[in-house]
Amino acid sequence: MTRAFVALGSNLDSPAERVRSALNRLASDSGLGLVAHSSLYRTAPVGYLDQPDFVNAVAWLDTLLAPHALLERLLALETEAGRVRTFRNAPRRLDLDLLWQEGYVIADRTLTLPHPRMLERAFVMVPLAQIAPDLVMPNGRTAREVANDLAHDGIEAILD
Ligand code: PH2
Ligand code: MG
Ligand code: MG
Repeated sequence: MTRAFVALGSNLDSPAERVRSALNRLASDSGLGLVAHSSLYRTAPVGYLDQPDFVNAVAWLDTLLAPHALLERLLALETEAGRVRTFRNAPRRLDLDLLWQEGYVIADRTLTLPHPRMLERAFVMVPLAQIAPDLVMPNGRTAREVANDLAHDGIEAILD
């Protein structure tokens, strides 16, 4: 069993419902082993700005799957949710990014672990710090410390 963290994001076609339904799919697949998930957050777009706000969350899995097999399952869930790939950072119904998996450092054609941009992204670090504040990041600092140092403007928890 290894611990893994997955970022969820959507900004098309009822994003909050897309993220909730993806969390349900993660929970119902016993091979994925959902342990916990963060709140949902409404977040301003980063990178390509001319697109709707996102809903983001982070999930904690305890899984038997190795990273590439896990990634394949995540990509299949994106496709099942009706994701259409157009251009980089384009609006999407569902994005599932493998952020970090215990004991793995990978850089190949299909997967880079830990995720190369996670430390700069408050829409990842704020939900990650909510469920795993003491997780040590590749830079030797905890998720809570990294999240606290990022600007939090444009990020608000969705209360339900
Ligand atoms: N994902 C991106 C690019 N920009 N911005 C926000 N707020 N949330 C995202 O999930 C996101 C983004 C590429 O995957
Ligand atoms: Mg992404
Ligand atoms: Mg992605």
